[in-house]
Amino acid sequence: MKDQVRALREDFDRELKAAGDASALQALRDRYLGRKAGAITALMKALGALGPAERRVAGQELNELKTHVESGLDAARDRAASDSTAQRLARERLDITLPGRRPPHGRRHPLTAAREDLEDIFLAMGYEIFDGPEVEDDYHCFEALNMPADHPARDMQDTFYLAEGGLLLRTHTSTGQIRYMLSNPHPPDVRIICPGKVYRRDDDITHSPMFQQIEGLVVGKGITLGDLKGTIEAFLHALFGAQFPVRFRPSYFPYTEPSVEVDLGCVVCGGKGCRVCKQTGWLEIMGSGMVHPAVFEAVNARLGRVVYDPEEVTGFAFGLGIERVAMVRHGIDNIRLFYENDLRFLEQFPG
Ligand code: 2NM
Repeated sequence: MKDQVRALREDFDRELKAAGDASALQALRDRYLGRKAGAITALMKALGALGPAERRVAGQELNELKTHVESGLDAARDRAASDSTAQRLARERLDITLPGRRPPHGRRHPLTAAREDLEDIFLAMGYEIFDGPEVEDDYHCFEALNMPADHPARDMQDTFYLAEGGLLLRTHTSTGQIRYMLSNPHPPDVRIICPGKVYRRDDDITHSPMFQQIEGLVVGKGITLGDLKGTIEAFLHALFGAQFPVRFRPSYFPYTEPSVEVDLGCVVCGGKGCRVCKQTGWLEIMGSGMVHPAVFEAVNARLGRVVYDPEEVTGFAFGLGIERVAMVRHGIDNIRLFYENDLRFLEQFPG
């Protein structure tokens, strides 16, 4: 019996070393301690055939072997479990010192940025933003603006007319200013801008059939050409910087008298002359003028009473293209780039 116990112990120690994982350990446990086929169990059963003295000694040896096998298997099982935890930790390791991946970030379209910058400057000067419809009628687009029926701006060449109902796509946002005067409950104290899309039958590298404008209107007692000049100069200096000179030239619009064209010292060459200013040193940037009395009279006629009395109030108005501002500001020479939605173009601007 003694020899069998020793041999079994040596076998077990060798096999335990070779057991690689939890299932090999379980097989080992079955083979030595299994109730039916376990080698130690079999020897335990054989004890009954021995004499009392021999049985006591052998029983002691067998119990020691059993304890040895159990503790060996338990220790090996614990070791295997902690090994697999170490393996999992290694596999699931996270390097939390790596910087995060930034999600792609949108930004304002350069035309949106230009429009909002223009709006912010006028809001800071106390102007209100007024919105009007893009589909208009002849009265708001032309008649109220002192454009007689044979005026070239009403020509089919320039205006998109809708097939039915005598409607058209507005050619300027002055329509909004007429609508504001017709609806304003606090006349005559007007300080508004009308930003929005306008439509003209025009299509080349600096003109698009759809573009955006901002027009402004100020009406009140004692508003003069001096107010017009001061306001426009302050606006252009806020937008482009006070280092650029502003120049006013006589011009003509049917809805203003006198009318002026406003030039800004070239922001690209600083006035020396370049490709952008066509060697003149100046950029044509906006139009303006003192509101023609005929405009006030058209509004009064529609209202059926004198609200804007041309003997009492005066006003100035101005208009500029948002695309033009964005092109001058970024040195862009083709207006179509704004509408192509090519990210290689759009990503060049801060938004
Ligand atoms: C311009 C230039 C000059 C203008 C005039 C009016 C209104 F409604 F008061 F008659 N709105 N906008 C105006 C005047 C617009 O854009 C180049």
